[in-house]
Amino acid sequence: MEIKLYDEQNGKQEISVEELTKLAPLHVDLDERVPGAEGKAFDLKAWYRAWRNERGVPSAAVEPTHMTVEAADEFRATIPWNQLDQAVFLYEQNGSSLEKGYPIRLYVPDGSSECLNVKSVIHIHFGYHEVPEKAAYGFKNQVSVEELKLRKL
Ligand SMILES: Nc1nc2c(c(=O)[nH]1)N[C@H]1C(S)=C(S)[C@@H](COP(=O)(O)O)O[C@H]1N2
Ligand SMILES: [Mo]
Repeated sequence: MEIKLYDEQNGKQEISVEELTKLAPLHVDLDERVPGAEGKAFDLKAWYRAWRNERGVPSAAVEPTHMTVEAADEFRATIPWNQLDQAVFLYEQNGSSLEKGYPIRLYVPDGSSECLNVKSVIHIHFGYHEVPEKAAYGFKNQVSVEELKLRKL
């Protein structure tokens, strides 16, 4: 399963869950961030920093204002960077890939809502413009003609 990354400053990449997980420098038991929840997860911000470091980006470079993740069912969430300090991606439960939330599931312990714990994430987007004041989530809006053109569907 490939996950599409799009970073407005540092480019695009399609990456497998295995590669994504291997690159992540900080792995935790999900329970450490979300008491009572089970599985293996990796820290989002540590992973993001390792990912861009691998692409030659200096560590002092500006960080995103927000992250948007989108799921296989078109559910998505946009979360301000300052709510993501404890965020993790869950990738394994009981020694196997996820039965619920495959390929990876976001957890946002510092987030404004449990609704931000997006299952089955397949797109990860890092934005660097206006800081959204609040996190937002829900099913994607009807696709506009402009968006269809941009996506070359
Ligand atoms: N892909 C996807 N992720 C999702 C949702 C969804 O509809 N699709 N619902 C969200 C909402 S509104 C909540 S409250 C939680 C529910 O998590 P649970 O299924 O573990 O109870 O998942 C969130 N993640
Ligand atoms: Mo929810």
